[in-house]
Amino acid sequence: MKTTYQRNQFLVLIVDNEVFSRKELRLLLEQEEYRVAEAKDGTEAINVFEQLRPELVLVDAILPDMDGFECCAKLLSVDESKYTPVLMITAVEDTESVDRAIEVGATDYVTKPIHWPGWRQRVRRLIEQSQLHQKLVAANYELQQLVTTVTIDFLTQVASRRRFEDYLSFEWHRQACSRQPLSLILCDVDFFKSYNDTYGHQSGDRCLKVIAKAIKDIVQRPADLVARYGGEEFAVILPNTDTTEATYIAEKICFAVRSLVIPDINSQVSSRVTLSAGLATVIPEPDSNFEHIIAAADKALYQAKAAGRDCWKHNNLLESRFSKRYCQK
Ligand code: GH3
Ligand code: MG
Ligand code: MG
Repeated sequence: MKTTYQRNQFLVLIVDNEVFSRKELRLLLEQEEYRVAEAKDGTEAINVFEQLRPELVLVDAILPDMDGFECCAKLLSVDESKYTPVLMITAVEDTESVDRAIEVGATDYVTKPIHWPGWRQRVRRLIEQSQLHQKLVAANYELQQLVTTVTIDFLTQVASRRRFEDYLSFEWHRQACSRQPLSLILCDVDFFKSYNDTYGHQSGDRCLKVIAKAIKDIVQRPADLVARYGGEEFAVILPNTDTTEATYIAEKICFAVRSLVIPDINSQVSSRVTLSAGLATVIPEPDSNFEHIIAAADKALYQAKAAGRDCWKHNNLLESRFSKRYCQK
């Protein structure tokens, strides 16, 4: 392996067993201020590639230990970014080699003898494309991170309030068009202020994480969404779900939280952490607002709290208003 370094420049790996060819190419590339590394066969090429991660690899089709095509395939298989361009060097008019180069995944090919003006353009273009691709991958990753930050609640890893509102709005309009019922359950951990006061905020955080997971384990249909609605409040959106199904889910959630058996010596209703739930089911009216179902579920939650907590209530007012239409269908 032979390597030269120049300022702030891209590294090109030349893989060729002919010393003269390597030397000639090195000179031409260095004139363009590329850094250059050399490998005399396929095995060395893979080692150098793994160590130095060049921006471009030039591989001669004829190598002593493996042919250039096999070398190219192996280089691409160890390339984690999957976007280091490989330029195959083939003999002139050798269409079979050109076809093989493309088959094994080479980005492009050049033909010997070296015609530098043409090679120069390809080297530059491939490096530019590769850089652009890497920038796009990095930007896309950052965007994904940002989307995750906005849509996932950091503490509990369920959907965020923002995602909840977007999704409820979407499902509200969808169910209005299809005339199908939409259910919403609002859950609120009982006496959670007192829990924090008794066990500390950190324990409170751990408790919220465990409760979020328990709710998520119950709500499993792909279209359902569990979100953190507020501090110790969770919301469950259940599209295409009627009252009977939604009450069954609400009952299961209350039971699951009780079954976690998280001790709470200062709770006024139990020796363990409990939650109350309010649910509402509705067939949305076209041109109406999803705030209706939130207000209805909130009212039911208030009733569950007033009824002694550790239970669920359904907002019957809303149900009778909307379910008449549903039943007539
Ligand atoms: P209720 O049974 O009426 O719901 O009583 P409560 O004490 O649960 O209700 P309240 O609204 O008085 O208190 C909610 C508590 O939830 C207060 C707040 O410190 C706690 N809380 C909210 N968000 C978090 C959080 O992210 N972590 C922890 N540990 N506590 C939180
Ligand atoms: Mg609350
Ligand atoms: Mg509470």
